[in-house]
Amino acid sequence: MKNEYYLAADNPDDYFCSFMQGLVKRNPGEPEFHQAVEEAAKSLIPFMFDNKKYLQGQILERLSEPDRIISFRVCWADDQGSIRTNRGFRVQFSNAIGPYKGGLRFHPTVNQGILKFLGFEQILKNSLTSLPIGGGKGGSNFNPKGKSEAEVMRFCQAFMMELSHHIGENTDVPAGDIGVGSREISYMFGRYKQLKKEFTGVITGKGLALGGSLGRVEATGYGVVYFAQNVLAENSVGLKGKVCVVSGSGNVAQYAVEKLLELGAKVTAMSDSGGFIHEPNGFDNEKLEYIKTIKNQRKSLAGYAEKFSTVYHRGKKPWGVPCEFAFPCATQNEICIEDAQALVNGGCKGVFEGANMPSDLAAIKFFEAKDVIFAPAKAANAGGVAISALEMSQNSMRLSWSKEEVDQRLKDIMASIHKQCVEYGKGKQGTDYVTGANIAGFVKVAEAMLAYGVT
Ligand code: NDP
Ligand code: 2IT
Repeated sequence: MKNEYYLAADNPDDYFCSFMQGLVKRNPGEPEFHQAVEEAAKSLIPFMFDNKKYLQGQILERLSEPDRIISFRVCWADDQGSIRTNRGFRVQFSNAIGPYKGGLRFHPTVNQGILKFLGFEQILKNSLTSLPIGGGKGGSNFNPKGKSEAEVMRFCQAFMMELSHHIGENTDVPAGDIGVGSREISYMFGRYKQLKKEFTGVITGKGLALGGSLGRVEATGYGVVYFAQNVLAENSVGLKGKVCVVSGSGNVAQYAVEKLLELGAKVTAMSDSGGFIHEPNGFDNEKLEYIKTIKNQRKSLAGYAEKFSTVYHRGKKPWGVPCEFAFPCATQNEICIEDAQALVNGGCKGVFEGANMPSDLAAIKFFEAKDVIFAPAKAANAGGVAISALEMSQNSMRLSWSKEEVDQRLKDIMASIHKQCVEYGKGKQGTDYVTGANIAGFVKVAEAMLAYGVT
């Protein structure tokens, strides 16, 4: 079997250039997708030159082309009786090692390119968990903010009317992401159950009464902190007393902060899409509970600032607040080069990504140049999808595990991901977690693809 890039380019740099040129040409107007693939290709192409079977098998070309993308109209009626139309998507990227698995995002910025970046990252992330799950992502440009409960319900039901044709417990198992929490999952699962007359683990992140797993709500946030503990243990450092800045105040941020507080760290800033709040003496559990309450009602952090007599820094990101460790847990590209510089100037020694692709390529390069420990999303935030996969297992067995059991499994999975990153990313200067995560995630998927032959 021939690989035209491989034949045309006899070194990794030329191959990388031809590959990226082709990818950009084939996927116009999708900068986030280009960025996610570029970050992975930088690590994977040199590795593929050392392991030519992957080059000959055109694994990267095949892996960067989704199996299929489903795009559909979602019509619903608002409370005034007006008809509203949104666009829904499901990107089924790769089922090489298990059913498509990945969240649904409801946010006005959602488009095909963003879901392709998320779906691509999900393939390697899911492989790192060592559980049998492929990669997918979906969502809609629907904005849940400012919508009534009844409107959110009608939208979720309309969305599932179409999505139900394309998913199944052994085919594709969605979950939550930005704008999709247990409320939306319940509405969607309810409609699926009604349409199909079956109660199966077709979606994860369900409430406990609906067959959800204990510990799933906390899993991504706790997981990123467990991952940080593993990384820092390499240098015999703990989190106790460390000053941390966390961006976002949604699901991932809330539980990252909860775990950081439990471990004795001092969290001095959190944010939302409108600005950030700074607590020089650190948040405590009471303040965190208040943040959970208002953010779970989709309100602004401005209300927190009012209640606790502090300032809401409108329109600003939290990266100028001095810290030792940063946990970006809001959204993609929230750390660009100026933010990275601000973090380093403020004493930041480590960045642990809870969100997907929160640091852009220039920021990552800068962190590397400044010897800042950098734990990329696909490794650091894999705890959420890992516990989703355990929810699938529990649903199949029709059993449920205790919170302690799930938490212990989460700890073990994060430790195993860390070990894999070290195995593939160890260099003279210590572990390169970007390279380690990309290669470790890639190998299992690539081996499966080679075994299938030409598919
Ligand atoms: P939520 O919807 O619960 O919270 C999102 C948070 O990010 C909110 O504080 C929101 O602010 C803020 N935010 C959203 N968009 C922007 C933006 N454009 N600029 C600044 N802030 C923004 O989502 P999650 O916590 O679930 O997800 C956060 C990140 O973690 C995402 O990148 C997601 O892909 C990733 N992730 C989530 C997992 C999960 O299990 N939920 C698993 C792995 C990764 P506001 O309230 O003002 O909108
Ligand atoms: O980005 C992610 O890993 C998620 N949003 C969670 C996906 C899942 O299937 O639990």
